[in-house]
Amino acid sequence: MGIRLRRTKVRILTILILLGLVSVFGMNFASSEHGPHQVRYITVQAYRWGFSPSVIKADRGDTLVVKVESLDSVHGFSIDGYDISIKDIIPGDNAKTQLYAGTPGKFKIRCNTICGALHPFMTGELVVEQNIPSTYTLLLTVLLSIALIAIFLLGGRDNG
Ligand SMILES: [Cu+2]
Repeated sequence: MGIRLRRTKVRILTILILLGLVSVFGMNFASSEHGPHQVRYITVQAYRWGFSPSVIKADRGDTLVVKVESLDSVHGFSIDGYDISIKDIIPGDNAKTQLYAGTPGKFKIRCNTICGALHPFMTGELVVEQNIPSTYTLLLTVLLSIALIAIFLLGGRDNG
């Protein structure tokens, strides 16, 4: 009787510890790649006539710290839909800006300092994703927890 009660206690304690581990692991995983409030540091090189990288990817909720360098002539940096406008970045120099990617979608990046014949075509793109993977991770964590409980309850019936 006493031993059985102790076994039950140990079993419950084990379940709680495992649940704790699973949720901590799940949260860490979620925040490592796709979680909210991630700060991403990106260096963008502006040249005649483009940006490198030409596409900046972010997850919704990310804060982007963007450093823009100019490689050849005077360039600028702005993003449609954002209140960002860096002008007259001289070659070899750089300028920093910061933005909060709050809205999913594609936003055109432009050079806003006239820099030559193909200046109007000097564009890039900011792609803000929905940030769905963290939802999947959360779901996976919940399912794994349920599975653990089921395993322990069934195991208990066999041994007890
Ligand atoms: Cu330019």
